[in-house]
Amino acid sequence: MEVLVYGAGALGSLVGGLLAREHDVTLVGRDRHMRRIREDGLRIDGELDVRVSPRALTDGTHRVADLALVTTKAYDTDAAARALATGEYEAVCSLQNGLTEERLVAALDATVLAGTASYGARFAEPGRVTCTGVGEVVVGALSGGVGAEAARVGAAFDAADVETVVAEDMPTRRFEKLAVNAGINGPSALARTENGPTLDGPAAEVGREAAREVARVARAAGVDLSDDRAVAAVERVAADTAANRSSMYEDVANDRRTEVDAIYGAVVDRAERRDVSVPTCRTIGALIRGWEAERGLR
Ligand code: KPL
Repeated sequence: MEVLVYGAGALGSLVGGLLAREHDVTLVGRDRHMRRIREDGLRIDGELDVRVSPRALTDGTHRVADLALVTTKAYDTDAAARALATGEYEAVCSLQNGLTEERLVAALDATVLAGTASYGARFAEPGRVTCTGVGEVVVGALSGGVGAEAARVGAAFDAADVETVVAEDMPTRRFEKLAVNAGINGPSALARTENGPTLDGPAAEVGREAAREVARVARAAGVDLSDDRAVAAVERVAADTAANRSSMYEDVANDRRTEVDAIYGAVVDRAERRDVSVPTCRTIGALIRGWEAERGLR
């Protein structure tokens, strides 16, 4: 299968590198990382040890492939969609944080699939990413049910030895992932704690309450996600990734813009449309935005 990975950050490079063991992969990313991959190949270390030589480009326009994986930061989704709209793909699948798929659907003719990836990845240096946790990829039709495209993508991932689940309940899983991000990312960034202590320490109830609010918003949108399932998902991911920093903590620690709009903004917007009260997500979002504004990042 020909796969274009749009967004060769840590996760995109890791998933793209794993797929390159079996498939014809093109990574689209930033200059120094792409140049290094062209010169010396891509190295994955940490919990996996892989060396591959995918194609590495800085311009992702006018490409043709069976599948485009979108792995950019959520705030770059519109730019990714504009670039992908100049090419041709059988399917486009987002592995991003936030509910970005609707933006891709609005911009593209291709079938848009929903996906999540629970691999831990850290950018080590140009040409090298570290796998900090072997997880799985979940892929499925955006509105749920069985889809031929999702099955095809799942089979291709499996063929490359990437543990993959083809799920029929993607609407629930998307909100469950949003609950995990809402429960861990903001609290860990504000408290400057790794994922494990975020759900153990004094801020523990903040993360659990944020997850319950996401579940409430999901149910108001007709998606079946119970409070207990949302909280259990946050607890499971915090335990599985206990020693890792969330992406939002990394962003804050490195003075970078965060995915606050794609996570807390998405929850608050949907809550307002359906008259649901989400004070915890609203407060976390405001605090992170305040930090960004003070740093001139928004
Ligand atoms: O997706 C994540 C992130 O950091 O953005 C979690 C699941 C919280 C893992 O750290």
